[in-house]
Amino acid sequence: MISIVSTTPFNDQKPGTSGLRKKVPVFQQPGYVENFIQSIFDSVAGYRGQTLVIGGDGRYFNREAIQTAIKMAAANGFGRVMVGRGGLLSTPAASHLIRKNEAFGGLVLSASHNPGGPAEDFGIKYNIGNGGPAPEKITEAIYLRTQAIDRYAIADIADIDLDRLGTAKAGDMTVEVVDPVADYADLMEALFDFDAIRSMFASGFKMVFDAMHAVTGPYAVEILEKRLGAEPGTARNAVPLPDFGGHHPDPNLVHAHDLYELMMSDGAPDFGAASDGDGDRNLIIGKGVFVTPSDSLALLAANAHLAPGYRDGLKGIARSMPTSGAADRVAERLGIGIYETPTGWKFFGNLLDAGLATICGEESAGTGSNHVREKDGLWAVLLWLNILAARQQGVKDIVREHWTTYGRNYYSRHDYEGVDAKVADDLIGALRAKLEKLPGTTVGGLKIAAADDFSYTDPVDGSISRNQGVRVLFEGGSRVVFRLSGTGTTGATIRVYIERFEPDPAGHGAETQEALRDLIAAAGEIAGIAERTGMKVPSVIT
Ligand code: G16
Repeated sequence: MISIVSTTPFNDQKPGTSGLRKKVPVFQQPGYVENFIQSIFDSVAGYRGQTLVIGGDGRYFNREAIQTAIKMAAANGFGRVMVGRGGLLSTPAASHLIRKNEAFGGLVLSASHNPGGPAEDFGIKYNIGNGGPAPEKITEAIYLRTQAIDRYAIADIADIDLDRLGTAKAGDMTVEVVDPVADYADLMEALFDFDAIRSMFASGFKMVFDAMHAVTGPYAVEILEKRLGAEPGTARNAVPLPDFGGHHPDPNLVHAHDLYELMMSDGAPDFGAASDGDGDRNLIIGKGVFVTPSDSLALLAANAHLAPGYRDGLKGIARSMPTSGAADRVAERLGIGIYETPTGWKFFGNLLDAGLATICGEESAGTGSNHVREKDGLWAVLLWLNILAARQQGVKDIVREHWTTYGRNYYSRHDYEGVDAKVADDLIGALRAKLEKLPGTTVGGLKIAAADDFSYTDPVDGSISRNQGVRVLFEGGSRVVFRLSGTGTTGATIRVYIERFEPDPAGHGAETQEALRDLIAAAGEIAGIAERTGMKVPSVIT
């Protein structure tokens, strides 16, 4: 039986950079999840009888939200739901499942790298039939619908047993509980030279993969330990927990600090990596060397041909605007296109679908390719392993050689977290207001060559996204970028991205913050960060 339930709108259901993210108690309000899911269904057409993929990163409230989503999919006329066992699907695995099964779309339940637990974060994101996050025109339609919604449909049926593989009925709809790992692991095996990586492990190569008690644990155990023969225990913190063991599942130098310390120690293994809550981000650390996500994108693109899935070369590279220009010089040398998009993986979808780009990446620890339509943490780790196996060199040597060939982009991101929303908005507003006057002026000895607010015209569908980040470019090619995060759930986060290009190998040995010192000071001065926020230092430096 189907119930049509009357409801009233919530005024805060605007999707951010990647879906709707809020604190768990917000999602637990009666009707909150239902309103948002119904608004998704009401904003897309043609799903009757079609397949919907549902899965999440296992965080607190995942199972409850999934049961609601299944009952609503049944009531709204979907023909089939595919859901990962235990309610688990990494974001890239969900993307693959959508594509492989020609599903209509998917619901990905995650707040990514944000902490989990009864008082922490939850999220719901809608992915379209290409497997990627819904583009802005759909997320905007969803938001409009949330403001007017007055009813939702839900089937009065028992909960589905999410822990048993197999097929069940939910009203007229079929529910398939599938192995969350198998199809994804097969896809990885098709892209990479598993024999070469297996031989490398067999000859004593050691790595540590920190799954941060999030969704990639089972994937890493299956792929790294079972299929590639890495020694048991290579995947650490490999059991997904609803609260991620009380940590932030954010693979950066702050939250994966133990891994960083290990990799900088004398007894470091050859390779260290980590992934985030939902498995789409990656952290790469070699013995004694951290690889910035921007450098990792450039390095992966330059060496991708060493992996069977990319043997024929790349069609193009895409990066988000705040990501460093390291990949641009790789694209130039390869003679392929380079695309600069706003922050958010959703902007890569059209480029990948149109065959303009093969590899994409972001400074926020995301890299991926046209194999799915999400960024993919384990994919990046496996491509690195494939490259290490093919080149028979360590990470440090490969990174140094890359810098010698292409030059080095010193790069860092400074985050000011928990800023009052109005203070943050005013800071960006004040920057925008003085953009025109900045070129030609000098700040801290650095001359400003240009300044703008990034605007993107999608080359495939012509859609325009404005106000995507304030850029200040200095003479000589250095730059600072300012934007507000679109993924947080408390207050505002101001992100400052700082970059300096050093072509001369003699200048490649500096410590990053030191190499960027004058730019960091200039950024603070231009935006008036300390005066406006009262914060003398950033909350997080990556
Ligand atoms: C999401 C998006 C990414 C984006 C990142 C940072 O990542 O999918 O494309 O780069 O947020 O966004 P912001 O700077 O607005 O916080 P994830 O891993 O959180 O889904």
